[in-house]
Amino acid sequence: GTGKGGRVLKEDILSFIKEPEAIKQEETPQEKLKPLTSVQRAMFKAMTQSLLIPHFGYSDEVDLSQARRLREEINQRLVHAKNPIVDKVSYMPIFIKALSVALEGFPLLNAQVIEGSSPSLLYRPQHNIAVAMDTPLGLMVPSIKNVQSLSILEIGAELKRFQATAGKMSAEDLNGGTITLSNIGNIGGTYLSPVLVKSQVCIGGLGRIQTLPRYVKDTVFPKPIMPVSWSADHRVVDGATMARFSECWRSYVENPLELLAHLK
Ligand code: CAO
Repeated sequence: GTGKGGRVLKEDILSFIKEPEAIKQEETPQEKLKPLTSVQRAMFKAMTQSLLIPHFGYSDEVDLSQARRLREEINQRLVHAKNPIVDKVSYMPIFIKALSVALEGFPLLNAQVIEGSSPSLLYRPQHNIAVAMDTPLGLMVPSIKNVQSLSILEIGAELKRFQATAGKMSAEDLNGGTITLSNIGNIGGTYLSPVLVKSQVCIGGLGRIQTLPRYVKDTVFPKPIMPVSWSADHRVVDGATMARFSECWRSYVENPLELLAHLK
């Protein structure tokens, strides 16, 4: 197929030898300069400001045996409910409600540091619990407003609304968070180092729930265990306070009946 009566000429061989090299050059990946997307720009700005906060980290694990029962119970009842506001809940609404109830005893962890020549703390009565969400556009952190007066089902409905509007969240939804809970465990991982935003002093990060062997007295049982990692602003929150708060939240998640006693 040379078009010269079937004869292969020297040039044909040379061009054949050169060809692979030419192709190789074309395929060499090039560097690309891309401006940040609007979501990346917001993350860039917020996280750069976060560097000014001295973070204190604290981690623990939570036994979800009772929370799992509660969730199953809620979801079974929702199957038969007439016009439920949500048809199914994940663990998150339980964790978020427990966080709000725990905050009642630890208002400092819902406060904001007001910087300046004489720094102060702004104590906020609303528990606007922000939830880190992985959306098609990237990280978004909308907050569920006034969790202190919402039921577990109402929290579930808010989460569902956020998931449905992913990427197109309103400024109202994206602003005003007073504390954050980030669940990365449905993707994977155990312990993490969550990063605070400027207007908050506490953030919790949840790892993957795994069935692990744990002792109850002398016997080993399989337990659904979830790692939790907190970061707090160490300028105003000391380690003992963070540890007590984590213990309080853990006890509500591990004993939902105790949580019930505090519901309004
Ligand atoms: N470990 C194991 N499984 C988990 C889990 C965990 N920690 N959390 C949720 N799951 C499971 C749920 O139980 C559910 O499965 P089943 O219904 O079969 O039980 C499934 O994962 C899906 O849950 P979900 O994602 O729909 O709901 P959610 O309320 O648990 O989480 C949200 C909602 C928005 C937190 C989550 O979808 C998400 O976006 N996570 C990523 C957050 C993120 O990016 N964090 C990093 C921020 S810092 O950059």
